[in-house]
Amino acid sequence: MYAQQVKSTGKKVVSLEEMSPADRDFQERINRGEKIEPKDYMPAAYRTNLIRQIGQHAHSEIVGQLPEGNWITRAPTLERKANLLAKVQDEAGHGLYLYCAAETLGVTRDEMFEMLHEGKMKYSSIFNYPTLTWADMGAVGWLVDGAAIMNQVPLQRTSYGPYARAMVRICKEESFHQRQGYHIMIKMAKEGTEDQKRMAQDALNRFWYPALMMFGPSDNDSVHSAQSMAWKIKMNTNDELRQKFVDETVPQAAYLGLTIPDENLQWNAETEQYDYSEPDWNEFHDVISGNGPCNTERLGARRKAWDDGAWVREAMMAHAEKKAQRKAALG
Ligand code: BYC
Repeated sequence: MYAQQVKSTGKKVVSLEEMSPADRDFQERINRGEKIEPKDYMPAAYRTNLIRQIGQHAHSEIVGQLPEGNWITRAPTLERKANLLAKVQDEAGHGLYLYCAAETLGVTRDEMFEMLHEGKMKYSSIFNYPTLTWADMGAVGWLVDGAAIMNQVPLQRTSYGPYARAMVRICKEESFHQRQGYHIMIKMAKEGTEDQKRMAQDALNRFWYPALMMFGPSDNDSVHSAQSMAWKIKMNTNDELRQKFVDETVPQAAYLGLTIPDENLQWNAETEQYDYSEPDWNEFHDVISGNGPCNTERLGARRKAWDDGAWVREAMMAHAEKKAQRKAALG
C-alpha cells in the first residue's frame, strides 16, 4: 500500500565548503537560529523534505481522529464524551494548521490528499492499531499524545517559520490531550474495579511498543535525520526523544500501579536513564508498508470521506464562481 518504505536517500550532508554561495548563506541563517519564511530562498531539497514531514504530520492528525472517533458515542459519561469530542476536534484543527503550513511551500492540499490516498505519503504508524476498549482512550491520550508532545515541543524551534508557529498552539492542545488520557488511566487503574485495572494494564500492554515506534526507526536506520537536523527541520534524533519518553513515562506507569511490558526495563545508574527493549522493527516496517492491523480500514475511511465530500467541494466552487460573476457584473 505504501510506495515508500524506510530506505536510504544515498545522499550525505554537504559541508559548508561544498555548498553553492546561496546554499551557504541559507545554511548560515539556519546556524544563526533565524527562521526561514515562505518567500525566502531555500534549497529545493529543504522544501521537499519539509513538505514530506509537515504533510505526513498533517495526515497523522487527520487519520489520528479515526481510532478515537470510534469511542465518542460510547464514552462512559457526558463529561468524558465532551472531552473526547473536543480532543478529536482539536486534531482536525491541528491537521488544518499543518496543511496550511505545507501549502506555503507550494504544494496544494488536494495534492497532499491525493498522495495520501495513493499511498505515496505516510501517516504515523500508531494509528494502524485498533482501539478495543475504553481503556484504550486512556492509553492513547497518555502514551500517544505523550509521545507526540515529546516529539513536537522541540519542533516549536524548527527552522521553518510557519511550521514552528503552528507547533506552538498544537503543543498547548496536546498537553490537554495527554492529561485527559492520563486522567482516564487514573480512574481505571488506581481507582477502578479489578476489571477496569485489568483493562488499563491490557491497554498499556498493547500500546507501549507502538508508542515507542512513533519516534521512527533507530538512529542507525533513520534516513532523514542527519540532513533534517543540519537544517533544523528536526531538533533531536529519534533515539534521543524515544529515551526521553521512556524516562518520563516509567514513573507515570508506577504511579498508576501498572507494569510496562518490558522485562529488560531497568534504571541505569551510570547513564541515569532507563535501559529498555527496542520495539520489534520488523513489525514497524510491516505497519509502515501498509500491512498493520488497521491500514486498509484507515485509508479506506479517508478515501470514503474524500469521495463523500466531493459534492460539498463542488457546491462551494460553484458558489464562489457565482459570487465572482455577480461581483464582476456589478462592475
Ligand atoms: N510512522 O528517516 P526517518 C500526532 C518513516 S501523531 C510512519 O527517521 P524522519 C497525533 C519516515 O516518514 C505523530 N512512518 O524519518 C495525532 C520515513 O519515510 P519517508 C505525528 C514513519 O522524518 C493525533 C522513514 O520512516 N508526528 O501528532 O526523519 C492524535 C524513515 O524514517 C514513522 C509527526 O509527524 C512512523 N512512526 O523522522 C494524537 C511529527 N517513523 O517519509 C497524536 C513530525 C518514521 O522517507 N515528524 N517513519 O517515506 C517527525 O518528527 C519525523 O518525521 C519522524 C520520523 C520522527 C516521525
